[in-house]
Amino acid sequence: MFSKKVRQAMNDQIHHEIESAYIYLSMAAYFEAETYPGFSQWMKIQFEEEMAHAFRFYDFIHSRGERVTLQAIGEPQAEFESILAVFEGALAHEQKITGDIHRLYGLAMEEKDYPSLSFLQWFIDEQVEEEEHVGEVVENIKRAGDNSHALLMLDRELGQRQPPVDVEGE
Ligand code: OFO
Repeated sequence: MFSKKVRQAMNDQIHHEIESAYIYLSMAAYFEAETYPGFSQWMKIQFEEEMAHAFRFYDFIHSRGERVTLQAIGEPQAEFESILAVFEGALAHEQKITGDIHRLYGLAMEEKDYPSLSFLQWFIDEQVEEEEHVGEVVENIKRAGDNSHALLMLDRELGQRQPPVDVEGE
């Protein structure tokens, strides 16, 4: 049976995922304006992944015979102090989302909602990857420091990031 508490928390998680997408799109726009097309591209793909995460929850709730109700999305931060500040913000955000997913998993355990536990396992693994990838970028930006050549190389490298293979956000 689909626990009501889990369903409500998943409905909230759709909001968190779309909010994440919005935050990353705002970061992409910042990089666009700062003429870092590669960093911007990386953030736009992050936006797509977050929307795909939201759709996973959306589809799951509906597949269990319940309906989603959407919530208002706040205005995201538009200005940042530096490239590093943007990616550190992204890492802190991912750590917060990991906490959300873990709480959701804990709730599904308490409620003995086994289909939800199975569904959420993908997100547990995904968050490990998310934190790892953003963490790597943070470290590389720290290493580049004020070296504009190194930052341009990094911009070029991150611009190679490809969109998710399917709408499920791999
Ligand atoms: Fe949906 O993983 Fe990032 O926020």
